[in-house]
Amino acid sequence: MNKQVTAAYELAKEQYAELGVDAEAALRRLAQVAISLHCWQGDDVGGFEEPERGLSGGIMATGNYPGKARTAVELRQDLDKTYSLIPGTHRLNLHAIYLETDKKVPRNDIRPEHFAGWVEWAKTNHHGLDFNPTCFSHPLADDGFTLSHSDAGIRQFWIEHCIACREIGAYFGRELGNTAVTNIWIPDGYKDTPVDRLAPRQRLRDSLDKVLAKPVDPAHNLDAVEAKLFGIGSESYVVGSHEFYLGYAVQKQILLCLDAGHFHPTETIADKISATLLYVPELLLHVSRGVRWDSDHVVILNDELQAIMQEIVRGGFLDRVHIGLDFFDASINRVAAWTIGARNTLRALLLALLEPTEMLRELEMNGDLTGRLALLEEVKGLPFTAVWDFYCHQQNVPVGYAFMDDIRTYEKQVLAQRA
Ligand code: RNT
Ligand code: ZN
Repeated sequence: MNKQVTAAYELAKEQYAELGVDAEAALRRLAQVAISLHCWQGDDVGGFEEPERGLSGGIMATGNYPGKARTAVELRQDLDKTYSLIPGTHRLNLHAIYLETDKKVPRNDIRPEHFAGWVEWAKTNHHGLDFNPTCFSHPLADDGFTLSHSDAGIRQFWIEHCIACREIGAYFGRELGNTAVTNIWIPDGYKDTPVDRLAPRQRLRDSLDKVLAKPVDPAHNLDAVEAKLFGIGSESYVVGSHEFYLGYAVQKQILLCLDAGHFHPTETIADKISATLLYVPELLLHVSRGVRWDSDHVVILNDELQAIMQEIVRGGFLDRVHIGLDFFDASINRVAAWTIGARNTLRALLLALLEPTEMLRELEMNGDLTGRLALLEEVKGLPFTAVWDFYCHQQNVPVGYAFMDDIRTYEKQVLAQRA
């Protein structure tokens, strides 16, 4: 097997070289990219604050596949398994409800100490950490409004929660020597047509100003804001729309988070990368897959994913785009969901890194649009899988479908025992 993998790679390398592509350089670059895995795929966005509490905020994890993680220890165990099946060293993206504490802590009172277990684990395993306030699945978010709520007291609660989260993000960055991104997403919106679309947005802007008022060392924490088109129960109006946050991120020079599932069904985020990076310093991506009403299916290797990675690579944006995952499927093995989504993200990135971009650019610059089309289509048939398999082999993770053997064994030995 190893001999085959290496032999196929050697042939592929030559084929890429003929087009001016250095496959070895592509693999070196790929190895430097840390994808932020979202902790919430592991337990259907439940968290440990009050796991019996249902998920709210207009998002939904459907399915009832057995074996979900019930504690931080189990979640870390599942994550360890997942990372062992993904080539490279990657990050973890935590939500505030994944705190560890024996007594109940109100969300506006969470502190770094509640995440010390995660930091210790991250240090041991060389993971960077990212963070998110949890502005849903809470009694004070039950009527669908948080930072833009008409009640000043409720707004204040969520402002304090978000401030606490930035501090925790900074703590991650400081402790790990690795900058954290803290991303604010809120569910605020109306099911039916509102009369006043402006006032909630004014209140949201004001709340965000208060959240961001205190400077935090950008070496430790970067702030991001995430827009959405609609959610379940916020079909007619979302306060934090794309235009709202685009304007806000530009004004504050913070990160804009583009979630691939948060736009109109035929609208993709690939084309937004070069446009927004002219005006914001960096982007955060939530790599996801929208299907009809859902914005959070497991990421597959489709044209959309490839277009996103092509844009990042072609634009030379790898250092300005933080790549995170965001999906939650409770109908399949959760370790597999993470692994498949993450491996596909990396495969798409490798495909982009193996593109003969120089040659394509030259054709385009010379006005040879026929040649551009022809080459783009030919590139699709290049032996990319030989390079990917070699990379997995080189990084000591299963080659090809073999990762499912590990997952099946893990399911039998660990997940099935959790009944
Ligand atoms: C929701 C947003 C958000 C969440 C996570 C759990 O539509 O995409 O990023 O998925 O915060
Ligand atoms: Zn998202």
